[in-house]
Amino acid sequence: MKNALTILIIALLMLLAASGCGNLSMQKARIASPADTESLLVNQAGYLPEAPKVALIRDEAAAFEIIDAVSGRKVFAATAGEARYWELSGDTVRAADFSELTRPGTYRLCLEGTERCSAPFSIGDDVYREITRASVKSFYLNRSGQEITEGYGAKWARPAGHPDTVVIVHPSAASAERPAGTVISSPGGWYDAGDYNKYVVNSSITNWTLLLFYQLYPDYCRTLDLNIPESGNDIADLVDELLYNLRWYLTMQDPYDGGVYHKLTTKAFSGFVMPHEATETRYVVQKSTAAALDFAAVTAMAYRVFADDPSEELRNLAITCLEASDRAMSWAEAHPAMIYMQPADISTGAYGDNNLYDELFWARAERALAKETAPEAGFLKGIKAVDPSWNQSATLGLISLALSESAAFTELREASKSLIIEYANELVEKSASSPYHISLDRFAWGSNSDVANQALIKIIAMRLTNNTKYMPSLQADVNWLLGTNPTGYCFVTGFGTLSPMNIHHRPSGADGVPEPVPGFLAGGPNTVVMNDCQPPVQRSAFPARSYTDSECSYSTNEIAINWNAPLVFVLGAMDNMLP
Ligand code: 9MR
Repeated sequence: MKNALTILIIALLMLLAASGCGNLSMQKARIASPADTESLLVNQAGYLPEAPKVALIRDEAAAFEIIDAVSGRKVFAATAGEARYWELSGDTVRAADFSELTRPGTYRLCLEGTERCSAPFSIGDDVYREITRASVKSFYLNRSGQEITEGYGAKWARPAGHPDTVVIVHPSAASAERPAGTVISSPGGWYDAGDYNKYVVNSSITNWTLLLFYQLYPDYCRTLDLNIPESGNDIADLVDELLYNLRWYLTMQDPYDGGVYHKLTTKAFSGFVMPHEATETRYVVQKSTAAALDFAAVTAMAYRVFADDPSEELRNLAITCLEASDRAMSWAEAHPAMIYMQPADISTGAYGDNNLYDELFWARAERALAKETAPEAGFLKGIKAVDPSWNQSATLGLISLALSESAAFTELREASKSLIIEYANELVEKSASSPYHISLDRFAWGSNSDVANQALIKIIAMRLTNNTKYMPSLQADVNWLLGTNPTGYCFVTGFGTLSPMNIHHRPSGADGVPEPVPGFLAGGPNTVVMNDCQPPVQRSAFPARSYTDSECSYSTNEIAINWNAPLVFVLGAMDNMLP
């Protein structure tokens, strides 16, 4: 009996020692220690239980432990990988892989035997749910022409601004039926970014990305309750939100000739005032071939996605969209080279593009899919997959073709699939050789959206091949956006331990609320413009680190609808990955 007791006590002591319980004061200190966001980089939103889990250690030390953030108990220990230097960030990191830890909970990563611990992070089935919801809801909070009530907007409630029921036709946009000075109405839609203007080209890729999301994940979309005014109708909230923009978008087409205005804008950017205080006259400016082609592509896709929807409203809208697409395409064919030229009296975003080869391909691809008539062989000549962006739209057409289930498109589908898979494989190779495990190696405007768009391509490739080899690379992109990057920021406003507080976003700057409007993806590191702040704000010369959480930094800390759309896509796809 006495022996049995001794054995039991020894066993208990061993168990306590093994679980780290032997040192209670150390446990407490670790629970309470400030987050070392400078050297311990984790995904601050968290990890799905079965997903790969890699954090980065920016330190000499390699031995790390994962502790339970509540009890302080050690639950996992390992040695991080070799130290790898990255010339784009100017620092050296080691990969701390704790994929084996699958039990849901809140944890911290600590350097072995020290009180230096990361910010708490979660492992759980629902880690991406709230952040996905917020990233969609941010579109609602950026609605033009509508009051954001407290019931829907909480502390970000604000009066309506920019009704856009009195918009002037700028001389650059004049036509016989609508001479300069004509008043038109073009209400609704989202503000493009941190400014209050509405640009067709940039709205196009945004609409397309959200349409694709609904096409691929309709059931998931129906589970996302956004608490917006349309919630409760028979349409998924995400689609309701998209319709707010799509209906505005349709008004940008001249009903007389089918041409599409490039943008709806004030002459100059307004100051940092609330929407209802920014009352300068608004104009529609120049019809452009880029706007018409993009518009023809998006409306054709909207037709395809909504044509058989359970909602009658969407089925009717589908028909309107296809007609609009036909008219825009006829206009573009008659005006193949109307490059947008910024008029002398207009200084807002140009979204100018001299090369319309990709836009033409995209429009033709979407229209062919909508009409179920496969183009001739040779259609893909000269087309390759690249990172999608507002001025690179070929990949959008390729993705639509690759996902087509129509028998008429078999050949084109297979060829498009190969191009996308080839590109996704290239991206995976790049991430394998990157110390931060991402594929991006150039840091320009909205670099975070490039990371998100590369993640989107990996998701599509995973879907096309049923191969999970894309997962670690995809996860690294998501980790990058949510904290595992050289700045230590979780780049989505309102989420994470270290999150942008001073985005270049007029309502966030002017509303008197300390917290920025939530759910927005900040642009991220960018070295294209280094002198956006006056007086200057110190910024790293290393491209992947050149970010500042300053309101003046429009080059690194603005938000934009075309950046949030791939964020929604990627976070939503991750959230939907569970059975
Ligand atoms: O995202 C755009 C980027 O690719 C351009 O290089 C940059 C400069 O022209 O403009 C960016 O778009 C801005 C737009 O022109 C106006 N609204 C804010 C957009 C995000 O900064």
